[in-house]
Amino acid sequence: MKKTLKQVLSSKIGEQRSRVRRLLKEHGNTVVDNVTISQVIGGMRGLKSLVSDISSLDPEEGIRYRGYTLKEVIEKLPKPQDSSMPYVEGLFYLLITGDFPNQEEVMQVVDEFSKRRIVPRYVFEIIDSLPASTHPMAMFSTAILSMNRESVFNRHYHAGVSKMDYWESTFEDALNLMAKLPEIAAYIYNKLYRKGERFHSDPTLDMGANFAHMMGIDKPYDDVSRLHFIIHSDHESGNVSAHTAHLVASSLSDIYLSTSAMINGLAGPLHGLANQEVLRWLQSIMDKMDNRLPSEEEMKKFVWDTLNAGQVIPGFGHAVLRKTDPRYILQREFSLEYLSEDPIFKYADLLYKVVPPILQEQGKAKNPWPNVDAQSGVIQWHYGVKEYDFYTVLFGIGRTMGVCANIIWDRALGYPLERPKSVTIDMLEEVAGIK
Ligand code: NMX
Ligand code: MLT
Repeated sequence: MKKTLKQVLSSKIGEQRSRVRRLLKEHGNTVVDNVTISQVIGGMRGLKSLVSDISSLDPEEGIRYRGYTLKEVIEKLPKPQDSSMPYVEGLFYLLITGDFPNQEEVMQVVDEFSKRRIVPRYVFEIIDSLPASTHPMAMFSTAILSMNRESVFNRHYHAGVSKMDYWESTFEDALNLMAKLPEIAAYIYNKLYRKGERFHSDPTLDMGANFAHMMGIDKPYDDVSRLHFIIHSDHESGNVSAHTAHLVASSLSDIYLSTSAMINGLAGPLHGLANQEVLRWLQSIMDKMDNRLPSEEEMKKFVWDTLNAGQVIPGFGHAVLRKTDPRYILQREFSLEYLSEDPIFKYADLLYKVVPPILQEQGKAKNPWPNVDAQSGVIQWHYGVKEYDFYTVLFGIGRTMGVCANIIWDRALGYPLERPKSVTIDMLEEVAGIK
């Protein structure tokens, strides 16, 4: 009998605990980084002060999950029959163990998710009680928060379980939560935009196919969903959503509280909400153009008008990346194959051509290239999901995989409460020698 995911994980925790213990004991005082005043005032850019083995981001190359590029991840993970994209459940296996699962191992996780997929009725009632004008991200966050009463971790904690075992109940919470998110998201979508028409989840389907089924959208939307959830799952630990989840979980708040907080950070326009903003901005241009594709010169003018109005161009720039985001490239390749004639894709592709040179000419943005959000909504739009307010919920489903993997490992390795030191401007002036 093959080991379960939890057994595989358990066998890896001991070795990693020894590595961390050794680093702390023998090299705890080794300097990792220096901190400048610009970093302290400027949002800690580039400051090496977090640890995560789940993924790592190189400014030039982009993200690697467990050491593998996204192309490798997509190539090596097992895929459902007749699909070009892998099982999302397999991605979770990779994130949490560092190993690629084989077909049998991935099917075990598919089965685990399926068994845990039923959403408590009160969650739907809570969503229904919110005004229809509530943003889908606020609904999503509220739904997740409301399930805090389900937490196995909380029950075990209050029963006095040992610190060494915190990760086990956190693992249970994580699987229970991830398995339910696609149905909660589809429920929000159908309630807000389809007059409550509902497609119940199908226990025979994997996560991507089940989501497509509950959204009522035919193939290849199952592959679109798999691709979307996989590429959004993690982006090392310093981004607002992942960092928020880690911070909240560091006080031993459970997965539901931590993920709800993560969703709230993701809902900001400089972070995940940028995928909605891209489509909102594009649509305003389409309206002005009467749906005609602008010429290059016309598009340049729209970009400059936005910049001159003191706004950012959504979907461009990045706090770490200094090249085109590989997640953008993957989605562009998918779009070229499946939707190259869609006018919305042509708009987005024209932006790819005109925005970077303009941002370079303006000389403010450190990275003029497109990020993941410049392309994801274009694909959703093509498959009929045109209600762009919903796009960040999709990002949130993916990101939950990464933050859950991180929180489980945080607990396994006993990482402490996060509590950096803050300083006053007076203190910084003293450090600078100008006081
Ligand atoms: N359009 C216009 N100005 C920009 C852009 C952009 N796309 N990107 C950066 N800048 C400006 C930025 O506002 C700042 O201006 P100021 O000095 O007046 O404050 C200046 O360039 C320097 O910013 P950077 O150091 O390059 O970027 P930072 O690390 O502070 O922020 C982002 C990174 C991603 C917040 C920023 O590039 C941005 O606002 N992009 C547009 C929103 C977006 O696409 N966000 C999604 C990021 C990916 N995600 O999913 O989270
Ligand atoms: C992300 O995926 O979290 C974004 O690209 C933002 C980031 O990495 O800072």
